[in-house]
Order: sequence, then C-alpha cells, then structure tokens
Amino acid sequence: MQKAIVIVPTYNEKGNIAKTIESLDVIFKKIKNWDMNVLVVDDSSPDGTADLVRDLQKKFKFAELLINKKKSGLGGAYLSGMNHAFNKLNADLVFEFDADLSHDPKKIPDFLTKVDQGYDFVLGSRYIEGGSIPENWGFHRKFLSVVGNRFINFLMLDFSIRDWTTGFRAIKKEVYLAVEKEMHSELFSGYTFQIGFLHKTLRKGFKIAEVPFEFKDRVIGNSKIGPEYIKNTLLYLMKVRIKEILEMRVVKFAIVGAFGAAIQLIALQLWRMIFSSEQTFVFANFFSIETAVISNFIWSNLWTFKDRKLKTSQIPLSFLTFNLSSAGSILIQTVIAYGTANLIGLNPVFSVPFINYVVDTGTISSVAGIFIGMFWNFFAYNTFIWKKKKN
Ligand SMILES: Nc1nc2c(ncn2[C@@H]2O[C@H](COP(=O)(O)OP(=O)(O)OP(=O)(O)O)[C@@H](O)[C@H]2O)c(=O)[nH]1
Ligand SMILES: [Mg+2]
Repeated sequence: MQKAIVIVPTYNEKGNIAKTIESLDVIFKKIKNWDMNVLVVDDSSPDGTADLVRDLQKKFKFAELLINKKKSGLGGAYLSGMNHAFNKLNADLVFEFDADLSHDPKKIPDFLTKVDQGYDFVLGSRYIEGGSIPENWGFHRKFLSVVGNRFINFLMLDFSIRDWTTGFRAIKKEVYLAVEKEMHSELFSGYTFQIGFLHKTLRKGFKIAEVPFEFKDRVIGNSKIGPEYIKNTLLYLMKVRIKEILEMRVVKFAIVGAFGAAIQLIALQLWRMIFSSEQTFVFANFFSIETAVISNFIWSNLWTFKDRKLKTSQIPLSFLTFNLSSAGSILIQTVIAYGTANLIGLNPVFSVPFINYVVDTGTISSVAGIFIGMFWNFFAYNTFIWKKKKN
C-alpha cells in the first residue's frame, strides 16, 4: 500500500492542533487504499504546541512530530517536513495542511482519487465550482485573494489553474525530488514557497489537478501571514515571468532587431561625416545598413541563438547567408510597397486625431512590409543559419 503523510506546520497552534488531528483521524478511518499518517512540524512554538502533540501521539499512533529549533517560516517548515517524510518515513505522497482548521479534511479522499488517476500535484481550490472563501472576509481581503489569483493567470498566460496561492495541496515524491533542489533559498523560506513550488512543478511538466474545498476562517490563534506576503508573491512571479519572456527566442530576436534599427540611425550620422556630399549619401546609407547587419549578426549568434552558436569556421558563409536574408527582407518590403502603390494607389485610410497624421495605404503597406520582412528573417535565421541541432 502506498504511504501518504499529511504535513501540518505549526507555530503557536495549541488551541487548534488537537482538533486538527482528531478530524484527520475520522477521515483516515474511511480511507482504505492508502496508508495515512500525520507529520506535525513545529518550530519550537513558545505556547507548547509540541508538548500537546506528544500527548496526542499516545492516542494517535499515525502522528509523527518533527521539531525545528528555530522558527523557519512556512517554506522552511515544509522543506524540513517533506525531507523527513520522503527520505526518513518513506512517504509516496505528502499533503500540505494548515493546523488552524481552515482546510477541510473530508476532501482528502478527493485528492487521493486524483493521484490515483495519475495526477502528480493536486491543489485544494477555493475558486472552482464547489469551492469558496469565507463570506465574512472583508472586501479588501476578498478582493486581494480573487483579483490576485486572476492577475496571476494573466501574468502566467495560463488559465488552467484557478487557485495558485492555496495552502491545501497533495504532492507526489517525484515532484518533490524534481523541484526540491531549487527551493533551498532564503527567497522561499516564507510564504513565497507556495507559489515558487507550484511554478517550478508546472514548468517541469507535471500533471496538476484541482479539487474544490470551502476555506474556513481560523477561529483560534493568530494568522502568521502578513501584508508582505502578497507583495513578495507578486514580485517573485513578475521577476520570474520577465526572465522567462526574455528567454524566449522571438523576444530576443525583436530586441536585437530594434537595437539594430537604432544602430543603423546612429551609424548613418557617423558615415555621413565621411561620405558628406549628396553624391556619396548612398554610400553612407549602405554602410549604415551594413553596420546594423553586423550588429544583428553578432547579437543573434551570442544571444538569440546562443544555444546554436556557430563554429568559427561556419562564420564567413553564415554571415554571407545572413546578408542575403537581410537583403531578402528589404526586397520583400520593396515589393509590397511597389505593389501597393501600383495596384491600390496611395489612398487615405484614416487620420490620427490631434497630430493630423493621415494614415494611407502606403503607411499600412510599410508597416505590413516590416512585419512580413521580420517574419522572413526569423524564418531564415532558424532554417538556414542557426539550424536546430540534431540530437
Ligand atoms: N512550523 C511553522 N509553521 C508555520 C509558520 N508560519 C505559519 N505556520 C503554520 O502554517 C499554517 C498556516 O499559517 P496561517 O498563519 O494560518 O496562515 P494562513 O493560513 O495562510 O493565513 P490565515 O488565512 O490568516 O489563516 C498554520 O498551521 C501555521 O501554524 C512557521 O514559521 N513555522
Ligand atoms: Mg490559516
């Protein structure tokens, strides 16, 4: 039989822990296909939570206790708890479960069903059908929780998960082993642990499911969560997303291209110091284009396609191809402009208010030409110059 351990972190939960363990016992008795256990992780709570747990252990044989000498924060408590559960107690699955009666133990069998169906990570969700947050929460708290989670959806461009910040979770050993090494940072010692762990699980391609539950407010004891929690969680996710977006090849390509356009304008001014007459302007123009092409080639090789970096011996031929590709892009733009002027004519389409700028079919075809030219370049770089390495 597979072993599941419900990890319950506690800090000053003397008033709640007995009830929590009793209610877990009730539900454990109904679960037949999993070996169910509890691991309380107490950070030496000054209120003596640990002593009470030791007392309870006499009656509830499934309960283990792990004590951290110092207060280690929620993330610290879960990391030490998971390490103990998976490596010492041979768990196959752990639950994250609050000691303050906020999480409904009756939902545990639903989590197990999802795991039996092949999911690796199950979230107790307040924001899917059947789930809820307490009605008595003030507007402020409701707003932050609901809007915060929807904001995370947009930030992640992922709408499959509804409750990113929930603390009621089931996590398989495989997930823990894959993610754990990246979690030992000061950054994850507190509540950022939850969003960090979930994000990394998602990125590693594990199967995630949600089951609904009705979140109950704590009645006894104090919430340890502070306002920094929301700030830190969102800051963390924004940083991660900016990093992820900057790592996307198309985004790098666009940045290199924009940088190249700026280089071209600056280079034009410099080359005009040498080719200063009207007759030689065409040289200044040509050399400024070539300066930008060289810059684009270098940055593409060092950054955009750094995973497919060219060998020194490949550079001359590749640089030639790169020039041909750029020329192709200019040709595309010219053909589109020429075609538009000759076939449709330069007719006004609309005028921009305040600046009285008239957008005509010529403007539109130029913009379209730039995009189609960029598309061509990106295609050409990928297919002819920085070809995907065969493995
Ligand atoms: N071991 C340990 N447990 C902690 C720590 N901080 C919080 N906890 C426990 O983690 C669980 C969740 O903490 P709460 O303070 O209830 O935070 P919350 O549930 O997110 O917030 P509320 O909605 O206000 O209840 C509880 O069981 C706490 O006792 C900590 O530093 N160490
Ligand atoms: Mg709580």
